[in-house]
Amino acid sequence: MIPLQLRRIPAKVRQNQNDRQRETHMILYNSVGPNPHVVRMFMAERGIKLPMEEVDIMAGDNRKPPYLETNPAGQLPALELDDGTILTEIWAICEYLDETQPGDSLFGATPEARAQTRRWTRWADLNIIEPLANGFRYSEGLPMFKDRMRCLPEAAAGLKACAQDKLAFLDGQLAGRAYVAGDTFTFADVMLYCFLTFGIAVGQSLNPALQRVTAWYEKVGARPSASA
Ligand SMILES: N[C@@H](CCC(=O)N[C@@H](CS)C(=O)NCC(=O)O)C(=O)O
Repeated sequence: MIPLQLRRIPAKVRQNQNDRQRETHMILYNSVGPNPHVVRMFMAERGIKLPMEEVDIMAGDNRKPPYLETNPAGQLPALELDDGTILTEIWAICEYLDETQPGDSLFGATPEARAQTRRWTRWADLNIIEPLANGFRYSEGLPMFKDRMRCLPEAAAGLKACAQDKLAFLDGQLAGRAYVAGDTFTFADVMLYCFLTFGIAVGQSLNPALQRVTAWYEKVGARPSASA
């Protein structure tokens, strides 16, 4: 079956694109956790398949050689390109794949659309994702993270509350629009969905009073890519 995003592309171009995709030797360094989940869900949406090398972050393998030679920041995921170049940071990895792999962009087809995707991705990252993740690292995650980074346990409750405040703001913004960045499903939805899923799993549940956010979360969760 031809993947959905290739159906409107002429057969000859499609063949060239398929050849290009087959030639790649990229490797995705993968682990448990919401950041790799973002890249896997994005790849599933875009029909991109890459070999993965698992790194055990629970055992701390990411914080010692040889992985530190791959990513000196000691975190997952990382993408190794054909020439050995390493890319890190989920947004950069996904945007690189979006630009280099065949198929419809999840960032947008026009400068305006891409700007809206980046606008709302940055907003969600700063206002919901980072507070949610640090709220976890500084409380339930403290045993794992206390020797890996500076942790501020006293900030945990406040950070979690900040994330909830901004989810309430997003609930208002979702009036009359289907997705985080507008009427189209974009990378902003992938990123926020994966982190809210992680938040729910570690005790930062979605407030059911936020009906639009809840409906959006269920709609995105019904996409096959969500379980990637
Ligand atoms: N800003 C990074 C965050 C990466 C990150 O925090 N990854 C987590 C997995 S979800 C990790 O490696 N945790 C283990 C650790 O920090 O030791 C990105 O965008 O990729």
